[in-house]
Amino acid sequence: MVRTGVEAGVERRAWSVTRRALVTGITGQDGSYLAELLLGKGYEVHGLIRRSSSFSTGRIDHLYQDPHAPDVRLFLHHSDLTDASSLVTWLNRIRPDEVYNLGAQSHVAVSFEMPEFTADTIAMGSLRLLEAVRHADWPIRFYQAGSSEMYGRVAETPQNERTPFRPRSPYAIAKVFAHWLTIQYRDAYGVYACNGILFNHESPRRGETFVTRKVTRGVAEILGGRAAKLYLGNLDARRDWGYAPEYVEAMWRMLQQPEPDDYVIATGEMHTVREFVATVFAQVGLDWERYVEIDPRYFRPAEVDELCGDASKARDVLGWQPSTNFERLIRVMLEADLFEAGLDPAGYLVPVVPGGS
Ligand code: NDP
Ligand code: GDR
Repeated sequence: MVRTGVEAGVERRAWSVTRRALVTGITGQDGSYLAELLLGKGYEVHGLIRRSSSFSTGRIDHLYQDPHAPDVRLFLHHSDLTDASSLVTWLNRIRPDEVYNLGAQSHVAVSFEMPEFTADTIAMGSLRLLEAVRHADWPIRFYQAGSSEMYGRVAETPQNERTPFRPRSPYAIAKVFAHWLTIQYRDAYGVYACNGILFNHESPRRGETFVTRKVTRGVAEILGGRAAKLYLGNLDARRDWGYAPEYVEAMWRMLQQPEPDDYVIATGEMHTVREFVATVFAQVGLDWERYVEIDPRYFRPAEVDELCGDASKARDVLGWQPSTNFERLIRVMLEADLFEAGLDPAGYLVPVVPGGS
């Protein structure tokens, strides 16, 4: 468990540290990889975490440092994107050079059930944080975690920074608000603020109810004899899936440019959910059709049928390119879930054919 609080880091700040970052959503998939990246670059990292009745720091526990150690550089503080006063207080106490706003109710399906909370965290949360940033009396670079979901019923394929938004969920509509707000603060107030428009990115740390992790974890459960079937929704949806650690690198690169701007981050490769499922099962030598059942409860009131990103601007300006392909991403996730289920991956994964896809 990671210690939190004022005593851990604000008063006893290591002034020799070159840069200081504030991260909302640090307990999430991206927050944990970003914290690793920033610590590796010598940053002092401050994460805002929500109070919870049980520990929510599982993804960052390995980054824990005893707060009494002289070189401690990771600090956690209680806050919430729905609580403006705590955001203002922590921003002013920490005085970060960079702010990464990753916190969100990030599940699209859940946003139909909890539209108000989703909008509060994503849309109003960004507003609260940007207001705090605007009034700061020192320069801050701000990153907003935008989403390909904003493209919704896509106007063109692939999608780039100029493609219009046609959002299809409360989640996506809230992200569009945050996107334009970030541009507004850049244009109207001169805040150094960037939007990353990130397409789906996955990893062994992906939340268990997103479809990729649900499938890799589901296969491990089936192989371990703890489940007989895997229940899914729309298998026809098509997504552009990348590898999360590479995507947080792009966030950081955005904030290192001379001028703030907005960037699409994607692989440019699109697959159906069905292809994802079939590939996962094939990697352990199983026929997916024997195990997967369709449950209508996983269909959404409105679906985004296809997303495919054009990240050429990020390649040209940021020098960013993805390197983990679809099959490799699946392998990495499967290996981790087999291991977590107490199974030896070597005993289950079908060997990769050299030179094969
Ligand atoms: P996760 O769902 O894994 O993490 C979300 C984080 O937000 C968690 O740390 C969560 O805290 C925190 N959070 C939720 N509600 C609040 C709140 N009210 N106040 C403060 N923090 C809150 O998301 P990802 O890491 O996958 O995504 C990071 C960001 O990037 C999100 O904004 C997401 O919408 C966006 N995004 C993600 C993409 C992806 O494919 N992963 C693609 C495009 C955009 P807790 O642990 O307590 O729940
Ligand atoms: P998404 O991710 O909605 O794209 O949002 P998710 O993995 O939830 O869904 C992807 C596609 O799979 C279909 N699907 C299912 N989805 C889930 N969760 N569970 C199922 O059982 C299932 N069966 C089929 C969905 O209908 C959808 O078409 C993610 C989140 O990380 C957002 O925060 C982020 O902004 C976008 O990616 C880019």
